[in-house]
Amino acid sequence: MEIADLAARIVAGERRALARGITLVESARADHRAAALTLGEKLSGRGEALRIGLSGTPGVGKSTFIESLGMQLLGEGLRVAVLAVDPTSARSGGSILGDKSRMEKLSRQDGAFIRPSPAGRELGGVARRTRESVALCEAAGFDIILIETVGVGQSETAVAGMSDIFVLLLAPGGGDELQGVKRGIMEIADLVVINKADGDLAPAARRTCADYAGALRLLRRRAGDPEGIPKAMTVSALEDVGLAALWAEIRALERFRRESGHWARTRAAQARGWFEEEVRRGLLDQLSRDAGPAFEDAADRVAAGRETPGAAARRLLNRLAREGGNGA
Ligand SMILES: Nc1nc2c(ncn2[C@@H]2O[C@H](COP(=O)(O)OP(=O)(O)OP(=O)(O)O)[C@@H](O)[C@H]2O)c(=O)[nH]1
Ligand SMILES: [Mg+2]
Repeated sequence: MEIADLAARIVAGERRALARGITLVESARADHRAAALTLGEKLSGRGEALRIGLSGTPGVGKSTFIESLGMQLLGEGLRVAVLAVDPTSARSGGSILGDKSRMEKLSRQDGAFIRPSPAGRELGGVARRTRESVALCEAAGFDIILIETVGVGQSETAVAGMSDIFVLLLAPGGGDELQGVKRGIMEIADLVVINKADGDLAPAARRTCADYAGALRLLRRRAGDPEGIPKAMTVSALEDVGLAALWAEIRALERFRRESGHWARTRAAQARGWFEEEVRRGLLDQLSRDAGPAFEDAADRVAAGRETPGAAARRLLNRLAREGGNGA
């Protein structure tokens, strides 16, 4: 299919065209990569969604939460796309489609689009493809894009780096509630949401919420935050309690950030960061392509103590620059 045709169909809101476009974006084949870049250019600047990052450990209720919130948003006439960043490919589909039953209702709705995490063990590659998929979903006219990640390693940071608002989902704790949540993740969360605040778990959820509220107050105030953000809240995704209040918080924060200019600054910084990463990755690819053996030789010399790391790196880079200058 012609890329121009595919682009037109994506803009027209055809979900199958969107799925095809994302498949192109996720492909590692060089011709697909080139087509994906052309597609991205054709769709650039079309549509703008609210991008919400959502992170939480396995079993905390992400799928249930997305299903409940998603249905609520569809009820408001909004179109909702769900993407995932999960570099642990053994679990990838698992985080979204493996437990299909939990998002079964949402996945059947006309206004919803759900896409599992692209395969890949390397977070950088997965994150890059998800970012490009976000752009395609925006061009397809989605109003809300939920980007889910399992709370492992650096994936939260990657998701926060492509989101406007970041939500950390937690389960009610049983004592040392604050343990296990890395401080860095608290620092990037806009809303810390304790799920499962229902039945027997309700009191524990309220306690956990109070603990986090206390901990959040101790964090350094971030530029661009209104009073009271980051905020801790309780919800029950299963019983659909607290989601309307949470949504109101998200919208209020969106409004505040748009009006203060923080929104535009963040988007600009994210675009710049994405560009820089693309250049860096491109250079690294080029390095391993053009300087494979020389790179290994230099690394061996450094490891054997025959050359210092700094001098060896300088020599290799000079050589690459010379060869590049010779039209290599
Ligand atoms: N009581 C209660 N249980 C919930 C709630 N939300 C989710 N659960 C249950 O918690 C379990 C895990 O829910 P999921 O939505 O699959 O959790 P997840 O975070 O998507 O899990 P992974 O996909 O494995 O990372 C299921 O048995 C849900 O029914 C809630 O609000 N209250
Ligand atoms: Mg899930």
